[in-house]
Amino acid sequence: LWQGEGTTADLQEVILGRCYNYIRVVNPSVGEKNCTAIWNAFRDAFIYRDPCSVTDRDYQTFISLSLHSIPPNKALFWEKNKQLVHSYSDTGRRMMPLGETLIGWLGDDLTWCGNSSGEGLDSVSCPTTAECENNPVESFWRIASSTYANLSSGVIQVMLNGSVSDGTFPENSFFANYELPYLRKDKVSKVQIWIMDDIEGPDVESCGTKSVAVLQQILEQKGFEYTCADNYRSVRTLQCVDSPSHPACLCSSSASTPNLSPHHL
Ligand code: ENP
Repeated sequence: LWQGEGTTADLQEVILGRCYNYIRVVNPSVGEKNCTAIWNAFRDAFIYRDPCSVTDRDYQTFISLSLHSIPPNKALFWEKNKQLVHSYSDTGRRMMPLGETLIGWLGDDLTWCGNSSGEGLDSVSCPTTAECENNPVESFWRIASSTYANLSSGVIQVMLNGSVSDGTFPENSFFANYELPYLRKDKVSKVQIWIMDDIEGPDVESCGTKSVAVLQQILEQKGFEYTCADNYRSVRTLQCVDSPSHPACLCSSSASTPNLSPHHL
């Protein structure tokens, strides 16, 4: 028995449904894709197999079948703020983080792994990263991440969480290990870092301090042009949708503007 959750129920139907939804409704601009072949290649990476010996390479066919380009200036990397990222990116309309490309879309929030009996899928439990790194989910996100970083171009965004206590730029993260090393100097013109604190705080890390300074130093060493902004206004405005009267959400001009009430209309 593994420590992680078992394979998501109806995995085949979920993946096939997501695939058709993505190519026909969400983002038809990726062009024709063979969703059946994509499912078969995905399944063949782990079905009936030892869930601790699935590597990035086992997903190669799956990746090449589902690959598409990422619009320039739309790549968005992130750590520890998934919800904020996705409300900002708006299903690829504003930005296209990995989870809004076809590959990431297919795997998002699912669990899957194989075993040697029955249908070849373990519906009871799957290994966690602590149990083994070469598990089907971890290997999937590793190759998805490095492929995505390799395809990113133009101005790219990195949205990090300035309120966490275990590192705004964690050393042991997909971003640090499988994305940053794969960014291409010949394709990426600039890296824009946004350090977003939770509205309620705390303000643990900022541009130029602690782990963010480490990231800035790495980018400098690699020769990438970059900027860093604390609580970037556009994204802060989105956070304020849920906390409109928090002091951090009141800007000086609107403080003196009376709220429109029926009386004024
Ligand atoms: P978390 O821990 O906040 O969120 C992980 C959740 O988001 C999981 O439900 C996972 O699906 C899904 N997810 C979407 N994209 C990724 C991903 N890309 N990834 C791992 N999980 C992903 O996120 P992390 O672990 O900090 O990962 C953020 C990374 O995603 C950053 O590198 C960012 O740039 C990248 P599931 O199937 O695991 O349940 C790479 C690794 O896009």
